[in-house]
Amino acid sequence: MSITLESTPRADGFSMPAEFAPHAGTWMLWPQRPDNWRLGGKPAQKAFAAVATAIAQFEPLTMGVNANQYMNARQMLPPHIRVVEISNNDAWLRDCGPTFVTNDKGDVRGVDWSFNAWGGLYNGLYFPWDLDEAVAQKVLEIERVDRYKAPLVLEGGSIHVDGEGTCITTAECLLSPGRNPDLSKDEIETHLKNYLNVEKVLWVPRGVFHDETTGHVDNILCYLRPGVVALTWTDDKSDPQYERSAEAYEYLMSQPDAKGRRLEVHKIHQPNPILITSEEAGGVDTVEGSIPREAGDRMAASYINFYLCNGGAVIPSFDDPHDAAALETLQNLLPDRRVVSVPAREILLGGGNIHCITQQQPKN
Ligand code: KQY
Repeated sequence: MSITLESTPRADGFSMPAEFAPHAGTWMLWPQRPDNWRLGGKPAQKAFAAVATAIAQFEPLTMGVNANQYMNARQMLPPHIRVVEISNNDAWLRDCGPTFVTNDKGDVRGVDWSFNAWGGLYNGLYFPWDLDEAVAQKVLEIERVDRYKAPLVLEGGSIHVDGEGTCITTAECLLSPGRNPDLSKDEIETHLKNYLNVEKVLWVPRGVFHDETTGHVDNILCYLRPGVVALTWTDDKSDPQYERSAEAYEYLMSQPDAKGRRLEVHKIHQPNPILITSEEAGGVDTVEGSIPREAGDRMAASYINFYLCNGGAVIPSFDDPHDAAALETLQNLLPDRRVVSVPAREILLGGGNIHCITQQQPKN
């Protein structure tokens, strides 16, 4: 049974563990919508299968899939990956799935945020999003995990926590008019404190240039461990990403975390600009109300959009000269994990990357 609780995680002594804490497993959704994924999602399905297979070396993985793709996903994924029917509008489990919270007895519950496709009718990426909105509750029902319904539009990719009282988000995203236009910054921060059970929220100004999520934090920076952050970077001052990363760096260096620590920030150089080719754009259906894919558009590519799993890290590669340095630097920064890379251009073409398509369920 999964019941919906009227209280908050903070009131009940539950908090969101960091991604680097032990997991019971990982959740993903299967891509198929032809107005976001080229060629009916076929190249993206191969990329998602590679990510799922990489993660499943480290921990159990469940793939949610629409009914009409069940047989295809089942045969494309290895048998040790669990495939379950979960209706969805698109495949971003990080964003429409639950945020799991735990207490010090090892009990697990889930926060179900409101989801409006990254901006609703203001600047959302598609309509409708009703199936996505129900994904978190379905995951919690399947796992028999009790649920908090949070009164906040929020996607999981817009928050990172260190598990020690600090949350990092971006003002560009959480204060964007498409999400919670009736809430002040203080009110949003109070909800974050109550539903994640953190003491301090760090508001990095902006995310990655041209990120269609309005600047999710998970594309620009992430925690490697408490007090230690990786930040996407470019040395090219003429690149529009430069001032975004530089202002994030300045901000992070100026703000102590909840424990009073000064953050250690490691720069990971971004890939060279990645533009959509005309062949790629031509493979995407045009649908009114869905964000168009135009040849020449720059994608929001970043190595930071990776996933930490038990004993491992799965990072994107782009067939770019910076791939090797990103892999080596992250492996050095994560000495207790095996860092593996997966070709991720096809995921990037859908508007996000490996972190955006995964969600951790903590170990209880
Ligand atoms: O980056 C993400 N967290 C999701 C991106 C969604 C893009 C939809 N086209």
